[in-house]
Amino acid sequence: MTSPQELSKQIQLGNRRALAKAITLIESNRESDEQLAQELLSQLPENNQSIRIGISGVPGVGKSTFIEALGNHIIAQGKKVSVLAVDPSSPTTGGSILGDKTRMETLASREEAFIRPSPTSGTLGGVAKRTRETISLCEAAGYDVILVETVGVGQSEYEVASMVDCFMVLMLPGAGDSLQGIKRGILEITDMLVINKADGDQKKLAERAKNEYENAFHLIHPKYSGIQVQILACSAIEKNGIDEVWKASLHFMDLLKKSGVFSKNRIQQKLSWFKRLAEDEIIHLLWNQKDNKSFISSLENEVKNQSITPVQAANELVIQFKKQLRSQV
Ligand SMILES: Nc1nc2c(ncn2[C@@H]2O[C@H](COP(=O)(O)OP(=O)(O)OP(=O)(O)O)[C@@H](O)[C@H]2O)c(=O)[nH]1
Ligand SMILES: [Mg+2]
Repeated sequence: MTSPQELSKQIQLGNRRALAKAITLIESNRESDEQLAQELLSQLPENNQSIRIGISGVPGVGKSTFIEALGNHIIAQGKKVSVLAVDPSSPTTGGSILGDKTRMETLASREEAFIRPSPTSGTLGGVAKRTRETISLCEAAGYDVILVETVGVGQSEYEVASMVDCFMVLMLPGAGDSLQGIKRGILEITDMLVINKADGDQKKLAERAKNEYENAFHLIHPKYSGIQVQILACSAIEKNGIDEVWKASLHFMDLLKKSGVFSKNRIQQKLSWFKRLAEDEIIHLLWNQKDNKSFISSLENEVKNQSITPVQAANELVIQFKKQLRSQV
């Protein structure tokens, strides 16, 4: 067993196997591993030079193909890139990114790239918590750009948006239809919108979609005052427009940094991470405390047979917790 000290050293030297091992440690549910993971995380220096980009979009929009193209483009600029996935939709298979590794074949084979599929289900605190920690590990390992892929369903988009500097949403051409499908909430957290598959017959459709989205964004309150959401079109398969997307992301980061929002966001992210971790730990502690288990299951039974309401059950549980806290002081 490698010690956290040794692992930390190896990660900083850029040892990929050590990085992979550390991520496995972080994803482990064993209590002894959790302690080691905490020790490791507290030893790693912060790397504030990296940039984090979230990439979202409905299944089939071309996220993996796009990441393959963008990743290789970033490497061609002399940078190291890591690709992580948050995919709560298929926890048992370890996320779609695994199957997609074939779509990222050239990227996966590059020394400068590190691709990691989603953690499997059942991790304490959820997939997103692990992803945050994995981002820190990759940054400490010297990766300049962290791409976080998420399927555009459910809560995961909001989770990812809250851990990256730029949240990018991929869209299909076919403006009218896709405008109906897009949730307003997603537009509000979007920093860049990229219409993929702008090739062949769909090129014209993509142009039209671009105009429609531009109009749609005029109607919503901007996320950052003075910074407009950028809307671009590309073809991930033909690798057209990828450089424009990369340059637009850099420009966006630049604007964020100049306005002070970049560091403010990162601090805010840290604070919410702290809160989230504390909440998870406290809930886990309370929920799994030996004395509480039988009480909780009796409350559950009462809710089941409708002798009390869920609200009453929650109240009783809270009263019990408060009593326990007082008796411990
Ligand atoms: N014409 C065209 N097809 C594309 C483009 N990008 C991806 N595709 C195709 O679209 C399909 C889905 O691509 P993926 O990259 O797997 O899409 P994804 O968003 O990662 O899908 P999930 O992982 O299932 O969510 C594949 O058949 C790709 O070849 C593009 O720019 N143009
Ligand atoms: Mg994919």
